[in-house]
Amino acid sequence: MKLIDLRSDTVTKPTPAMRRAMMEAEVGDDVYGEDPTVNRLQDVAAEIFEKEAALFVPTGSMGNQIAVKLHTKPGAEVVIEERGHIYNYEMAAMSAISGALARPVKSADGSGILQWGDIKAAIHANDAPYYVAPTKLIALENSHNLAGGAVMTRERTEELCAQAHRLNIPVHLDGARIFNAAVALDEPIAALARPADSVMFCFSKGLGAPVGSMLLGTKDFINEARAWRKLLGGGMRQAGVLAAAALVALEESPARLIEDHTNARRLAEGLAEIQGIEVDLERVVTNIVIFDVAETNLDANDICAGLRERGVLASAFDQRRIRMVTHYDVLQKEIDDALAELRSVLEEQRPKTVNSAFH
Ligand code: TLP
Repeated sequence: MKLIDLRSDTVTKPTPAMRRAMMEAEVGDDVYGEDPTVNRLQDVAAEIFEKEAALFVPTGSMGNQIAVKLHTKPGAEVVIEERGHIYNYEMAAMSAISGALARPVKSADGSGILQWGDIKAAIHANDAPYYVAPTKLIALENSHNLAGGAVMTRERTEELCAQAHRLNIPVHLDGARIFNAAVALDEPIAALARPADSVMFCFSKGLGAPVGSMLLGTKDFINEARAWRKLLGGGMRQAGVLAAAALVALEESPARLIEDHTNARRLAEGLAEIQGIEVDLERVVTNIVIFDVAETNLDANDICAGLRERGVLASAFDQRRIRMVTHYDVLQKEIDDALAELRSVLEEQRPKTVNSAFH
């Protein structure tokens, strides 16, 4: 039985075209800067993002944490939305590697997409008293994973970055799924990336490549980032085999992300019809669907365990929230199948109400 794996878009297997490209990749030692395929990938990415330079890194987490390291110093604060990946899912790397402290902030409208007002109140700029930690970085995320794949418009990105720059505070953009955001907003990638000082994006998420992410910024920033990548153990040798798959992903995948978004929409609409499930349909604009099962009186972990027995994989974030992510290994029919299996699981697990009149 083929599993319907909706845990993440990281689970995709390389396409036949990626496998071919990996097999035929021209390679060299990338620690010496001599891997032609890695170099080409970095050049192509820098061009798409309209940044001076790019660095291929093994993971999105490493890309984000190198950026935090370069923008901050020990004792500094990083302002980030409270559900941001850098803060929630990268262990305490910000403090372990950079000695920095996260200053999580809420988005006033609950969307996860920050407004300047949300950020401003949390900033310690130059005029702050000497005994508070200075804000050295603002970290944004587009699309915003834990906020259900919500997207930040070009206008909002430009505004937040302009305001931050007025205070001499740099902005790092965690764009793990920026291609999904660009498709949802119908904007060029560069328009969403341009205002930020540094950007990280992943080949191994919606784009479907097996491994790899990219960190982008100025030439000086990337030169320093290369040293930090090595220090963190991320100097890869014949990494061209990975870069070759990433190049195919860049060429082939953006055009088909819209299918994943349509499937996520179909999934969310199906979920909204199930009694006890709450999903904010307005927020489902990319490939992520987060829904609340509290009203079913069941535990999200038990629901996921039930789904697993029926061949559907989903992630429980806590006792009430489940995440499902669409990607190219999930067909529209499988979305319908997953919904049917979920209905069965709920039916099976729902506490049977006992009518005392019969006792
Ligand atoms: N996200 C993973 C999990 O860690 C939750 C996923 O399945 O979605 N930024 C964002 C916005 C991400 O969603 C992720 C991965 C990363 C960074 C880190 O990328 P990797 O896993 O390559 O270190």
